[in-house]
Formats: sequence, C-alpha cells, structure tokens
Amino acid sequence: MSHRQVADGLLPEPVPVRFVAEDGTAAPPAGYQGDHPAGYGAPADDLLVEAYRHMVLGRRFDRQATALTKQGRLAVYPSSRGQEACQIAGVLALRADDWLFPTYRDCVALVARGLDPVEVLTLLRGDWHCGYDPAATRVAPQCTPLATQTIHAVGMAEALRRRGEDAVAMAFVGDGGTSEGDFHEALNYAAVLRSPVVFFVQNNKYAISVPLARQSAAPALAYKGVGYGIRSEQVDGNDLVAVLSVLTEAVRHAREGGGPFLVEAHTYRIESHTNADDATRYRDAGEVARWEAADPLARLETYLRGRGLLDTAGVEAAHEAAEEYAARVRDRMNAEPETDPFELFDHVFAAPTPQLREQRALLAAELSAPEE
Ligand SMILES: Cc1ncc(C[n+]2csc(CCOP(=O)(O)OP(=O)(O)O)c2C)c(N)n1
Ligand SMILES: [Mg+2]
Repeated sequence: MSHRQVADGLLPEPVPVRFVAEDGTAAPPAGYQGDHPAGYGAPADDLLVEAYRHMVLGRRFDRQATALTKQGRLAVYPSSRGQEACQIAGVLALRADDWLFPTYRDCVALVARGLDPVEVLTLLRGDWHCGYDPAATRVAPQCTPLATQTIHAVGMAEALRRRGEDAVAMAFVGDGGTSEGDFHEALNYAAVLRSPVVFFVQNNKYAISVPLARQSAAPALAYKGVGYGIRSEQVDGNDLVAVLSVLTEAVRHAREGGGPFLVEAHTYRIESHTNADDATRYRDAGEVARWEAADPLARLETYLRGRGLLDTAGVEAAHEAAEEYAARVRDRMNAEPETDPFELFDHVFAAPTPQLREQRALLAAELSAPEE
C-alpha cells in the first residue's frame, strides 16, 4: 500500500467542500442538488429552513450584544458576525445529549442550542461564573484560554464512551488556537484513544491582529489532523448546507466508533476581534467588503428561495421573531443586575484561606462604612 493510499482515508478534499455557490445557486453549477461527490449527504430541507431562522436570530442577537457593550451593559463582546453558518451548523449537527465545548467567540451557537441569552452573556458582563449550568445543558463554559477546551472535550468524550453513552463531544476552536500545544495534545490523545470527539476549527483568518499567513504554513488547517491519524475535512464555512452536511458526517463517524474527526471551516470575522479592538489598523476595507459579499445568511436565503423552500412571508416572520427576541434581551440586560459582592469569596476554596477571610472582612467594613 502506498503512502498516498494510507493517507487517503484521512485526507481532506483538495478544495473546501461546497454545496451552494456564493450567488446562492447549487454548486457545482451543473444543476446538482443531491449528495456531494465526496460522499457527504444533503441535509433535509426542513432542517435547512430551521437553520435559516436560527441564523437570522443569531445575527440579530449578535448586533444586540454589540450595542449592549456601547451602553456599558457588557464588559466585552466578541462578535460572531459572518460566522453564523458555522455556529448554527455546529449546534444542529449535535443531539441534546452531545457535549459542546465553545470559545468566547461562540455566543450565537449557545443561543441556537437554546440556552437563555442573558445567561450566555453573564460572563461577558463580568460575572465570576459562566451563567448557565454546564452539566444540565451539556455545554462547557465558554473558554477564553486558547485551545484548553479541546483537551477538556477529549476527556469528556472518553468519559462518555467509558460510561457506555453514545454521545459525542464537539470542541470549537479558532485558527489561532490550532497553534497551541493543547490543541496538538488533544488531537494526539483523541486519535490514540479513538475518542468520540469532533474538532471544529473556525478559520476566520485572524487571531486578533495576526493574519493566517503569519499563523501557519499548513496548506489548510485541516491537514493538521492527518499527521495524528485523524480523518479531516475542509469546508466552505459560509455555506450552511456544506458545513451542516460535513459536520453531520463527522458526528456520525465519531458516534459510531470511527474515532475523532477534524473539520476546518473557511470563514471570516467581519467585525473587530472584540469591541475593544480596532481592526482597521491591520486589515483593509476591501478585504472586509469581499467577505461581506460572501455573506452566509444572504447565500442561504437565496438558495432556499430558489428551491421554493422559503418565501417573503417566511423571511419576514424570521426577522420579526428575531426583533422580539432582541427586545427581550435588551430589556432584561438593562435591568440592574442583583449581585452579591461576597459571592466572590465563596467558591474559590472549600475552606477559605486566611488571606481571603481578611479580604472579605475588609470588603464588609468598606461596604458598611458611611459614605463620605
Ligand atoms: C493561551 C492563551 N494565549 C493568548 C490568549 C490571548 N488571546 C485571546 S483571543 C486570541 C486570538 C485567538 O484567535 P483564534 O484562535 O483565531 O480565535 P478567534 O478570536 O479568531 O475566534 C489571543 C491570542 C489567550 N486567550 N489564551
Ligand atoms: Mg481566528
């Protein structure tokens, strides 16, 4: 068997898998609408319409969260604008009993998973906890230290397998995160143990101000899986149909004992890294405009309309629902949060250290002192 044949079962397609072209027509343009030639199945029509509604809602939520930073209601918000196809497909490919390991970038995915949006924003408001119950929701806390969630996901996937559950874990990670040692350790462990885990790389072309070309010389980040023995694929991350199709296959592969699967989605971060960043200092407007033209939401809408699965009434209903959702988020986030400053000391150690007891007493004295 040649080296090429050994790698064949693992190697990604030479070009990213795509079902729908940028203009919203089926791709390849030869009128094809079924499964992808590489064997990826076409997602069900009703799931695509559901994904469209989630994308409209997710985009509106994202805009609302950005506005809340300007009103001082959120400390920081990393926008997912432009990455909605990835975020929604990632969630729709999972069952409710599968585990999701998100990063700070993935609020839209968490909202699509059905988490309370105010709970999702708790961490970004500056609280000490993640806002939701990871055990009940099977969503790990949004991870800020890069790539640490990938190794957590492998541990969870192993635990699920050893307990006899047929659930999988999916870890979201950024292009920059794939340079971290933890990412490589996670891939190695998962491959050796054949853990039921999917690594989903959202390659949005930047790690804050560092462009992809200065991050990695790999022909595609998907190739990073192959060296570890992991089946890997690359996909057009602004084509919801393609991302959903490939991730569905990745989850099936992991669930049925095939071991880990790595998917790289080529997408773009339309907004700055967070509201605290000025992206005009390191990228030009022409580049952003080119990616705006490849918008995943407009593409899916054109595609669904073209196939008669969506009409103007359906589009308007999705936008109305998103407006109502955003209004509720706004109202609830504008209520003064009830916070107990002493909670800060409660969950650090089982038995508080003398220093913490001292600090607690100091805070109590300050809070009870009459205002000057
Ligand atoms: C271990 C670690 N090193 C550095 C940082 C600082 N940091 C925060 S976000 C970021 C860029 C990450 O880029 P990428 O993985 O591409 O994710 P994106 O923000 O583009 O979604 C860096 C370097 C961090 N959070 N954790
Ligand atoms: Mg990035």
